[in-house]
Amino acid sequence: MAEQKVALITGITGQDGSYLAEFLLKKGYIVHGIKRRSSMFNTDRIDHLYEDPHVENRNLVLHYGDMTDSMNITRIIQETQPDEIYNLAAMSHVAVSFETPEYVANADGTGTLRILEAVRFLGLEKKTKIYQASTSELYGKVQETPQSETTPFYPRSPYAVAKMYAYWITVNYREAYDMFACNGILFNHESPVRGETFVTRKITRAASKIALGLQDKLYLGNLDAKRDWGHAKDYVRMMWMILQAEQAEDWVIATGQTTTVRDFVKFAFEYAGINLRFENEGVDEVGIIDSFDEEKAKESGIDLSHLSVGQTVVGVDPRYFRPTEVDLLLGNPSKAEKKLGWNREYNLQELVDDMMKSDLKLMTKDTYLKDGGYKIMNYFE
Ligand code: NDP
Ligand code: GDR
Repeated sequence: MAEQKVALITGITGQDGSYLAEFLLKKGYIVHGIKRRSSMFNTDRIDHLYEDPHVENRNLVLHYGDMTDSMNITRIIQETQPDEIYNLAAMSHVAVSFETPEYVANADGTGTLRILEAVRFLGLEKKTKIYQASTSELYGKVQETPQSETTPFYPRSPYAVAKMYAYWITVNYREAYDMFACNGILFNHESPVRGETFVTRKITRAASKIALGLQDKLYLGNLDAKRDWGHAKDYVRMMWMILQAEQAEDWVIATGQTTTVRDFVKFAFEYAGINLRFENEGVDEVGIIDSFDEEKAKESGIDLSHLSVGQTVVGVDPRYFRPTEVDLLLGNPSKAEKKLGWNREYNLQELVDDMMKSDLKLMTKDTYLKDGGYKIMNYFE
């Protein structure tokens, strides 16, 4: 029997880490993951994959670690001797990176160097392939569309600048030491387990809560921003394919379609049978209930009688504006389509449906808690 391949995933507790771990376990890998110590359990997304540590020959093993700790990273790589490292760990929130820029440079930028240097220091250059989670945020201020592997970078946040260092140090180690190190330049990808403060999940959670009578209004920032949104499940498959390619290269992974935040809001509410119209501009813009689709609401098992036509359910709060914004992302994935056979299972509508279905189910639990007298928190992040 062929020996099991070993993968090490940094950021295994995050959205992509959890989907990737599941994907690699199904492929027969032994998966090691790095998790951070937290004052509360932080493994919700991978709990369904958890294996009792008292059982021998586990396929999923977790290690405490942090991207800011070189010795820790080096020791884990030495102990696990991975065939593939997926470096997904990062402080990944663009808006938050303006608040914690030095930390982001350390974790997202220098953290990547720590992985590459550990592999070199341990003499694993010929054994260990490395995937670096690069991002469409590198394109930043629009230079050309659609954005491809040859589009110049113009980062617009401390996050993107740190990721730019990570991108180039990955290229440099590949060229200097002949390492199989690749950047996946992934455009936005979402899912039912997307972090709650990224815009799509914030919208699907709020649309669900408003439909169920648990929240009155959703406040957002820039509704004009356009993003190329795909499903995380499709994207983690590509991370693996990038490391199975014949040559180490950098790849754009995107859908080739772009949508405004405003339209994403409309699609999410539509799933719950609520049709919105938007009025006014800038900070005065509001989303108002235009009509109901009773059939749709019934299909989703929702009673909308607490809502009325003309009610304002979406507003703009300037606190969510960013000091410098990325206005438009639209990727050109044709290199990956041609050379790696990249294709997608989910289109935008299917992504919205998947997220809304899941959040409606999740929020329905809150209605029972509310009925039982518990306080329901609405975090306005
Ligand atoms: P998440 O924010 O969901 O997950 C980030 C992961 O990194 C979490 O497991 C987090 O741990 C961990 N982490 C953060 N800081 C540290 C640190 N200092 N040391 C160790 N672990 C740390 O991100 P996604 O899953 O969405 O994204 C995965 C990667 O891909 C990130 O690098 C992101 O920047 C990048 N990316 C994401 C895109 C997207 O649209 N999702 C698009 C392009 C790139 P904890 O759970 O403890 O917080
Ligand atoms: P992004 O994702 O910055 O593209 O980074 P996010 O969902 O945070 O924002 C997308 C766009 O929506 C606008 N927006 C809001 N964003 C948030 N979070 N909250 C709001 O209330 C809100 N209102 C409007 C933003 O201004 C922005 O234009 C994500 C992360 O996963 C990164 O790690 C990754 O690298 C990139 O995607 C590709």
